[in-house]
Amino acid sequence: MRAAARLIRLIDDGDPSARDELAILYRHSGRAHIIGFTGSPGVGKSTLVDAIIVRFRKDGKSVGVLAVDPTSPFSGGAILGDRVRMQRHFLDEGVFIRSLATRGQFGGLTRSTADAIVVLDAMGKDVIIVETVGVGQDEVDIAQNAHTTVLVTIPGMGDDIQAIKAGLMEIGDIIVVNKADREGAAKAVREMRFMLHMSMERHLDSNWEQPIVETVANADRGIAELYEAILRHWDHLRDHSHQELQSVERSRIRKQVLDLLNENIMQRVMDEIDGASDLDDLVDQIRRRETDPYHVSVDLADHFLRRAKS
Ligand SMILES: Nc1nc2c(ncn2[C@@H]2O[C@H](COP(=O)(O)OP(=O)(O)OP(=O)(O)O)[C@@H](O)[C@H]2O)c(=O)[nH]1
Ligand SMILES: [Mg+2]
Repeated sequence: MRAAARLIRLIDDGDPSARDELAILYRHSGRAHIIGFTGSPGVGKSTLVDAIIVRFRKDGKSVGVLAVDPTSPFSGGAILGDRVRMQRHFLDEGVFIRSLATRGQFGGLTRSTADAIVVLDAMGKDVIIVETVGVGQDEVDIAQNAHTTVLVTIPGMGDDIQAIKAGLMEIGDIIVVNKADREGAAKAVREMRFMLHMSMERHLDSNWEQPIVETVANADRGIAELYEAILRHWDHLRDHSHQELQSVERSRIRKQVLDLLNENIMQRVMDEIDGASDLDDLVDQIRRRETDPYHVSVDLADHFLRRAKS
């Protein structure tokens, strides 16, 4: 437990020394059900996660929670809120809650989230819940770490409807309309259902129909339905007749390898470039418009790849 906490701290700091331990732990991972909760700030993700933790605990499952915040470089606020929201679980040995806010390194938050998932998985957590704030590309990337993604919305989200129209709705295996105690919940559900019909392509090759669940997270309304939908989706993935778990796992692993490859290559290149004044010369040449960043980057890539071959 303490070792896991230390390792996650190293991961969050972007410390490369976590790598060796992760490599060992990885072989012991692969059992957990990874569930992502994503949605705009304040829609009630943490409150929902808190309520879902209760259900899993009642069923005797151990739970790991990662609260990931890509929206703010000074992420104290949201994460503090998450901790307050879930604090009733802090004394429960079966629940392990950590926050991640890494930024700046190659791969950034997506990579450190994937790494922290490995740690919790190898720890033997039955369920790993990843809460991510927002509905941008970062969140889509982070959602790709999950087996089951719960997209949380609330009634009357004009802007978000726009964002969702852009295709983000498709990341949700389960759509939640939380704060259904507010006006417009039924209308929001109708809109969601309509948009799901408009963007059917995602599930053409799957027989999973994305359920829309109305909840009032802070009053425990709809939580049983949401819990049931989460379990049903996990059963669906594991159902051997359509092999979806294998395909989800394949794309997760593929992404992880490519992200790591990207990080490794960039790290090595940067190590060399840092030591050379060549880059400064090139930058100056670009600045004087004697060349351009497009050619320079291609030439640099050629240079490093040729070097690596010989
Ligand atoms: N009326 C109403 N309030 C809710 C509901 N669910 C959550 N809230 C409240 O909404 C506020 C935000 O809830 P959070 O669970 O922190 O939301 P979040 O999405 O985790 O927020 P961030 O992590 O900051 O993005 C809190 O004050 C909750 O008590 C609901 O169903 N109805
Ligand atoms: Mg939260």
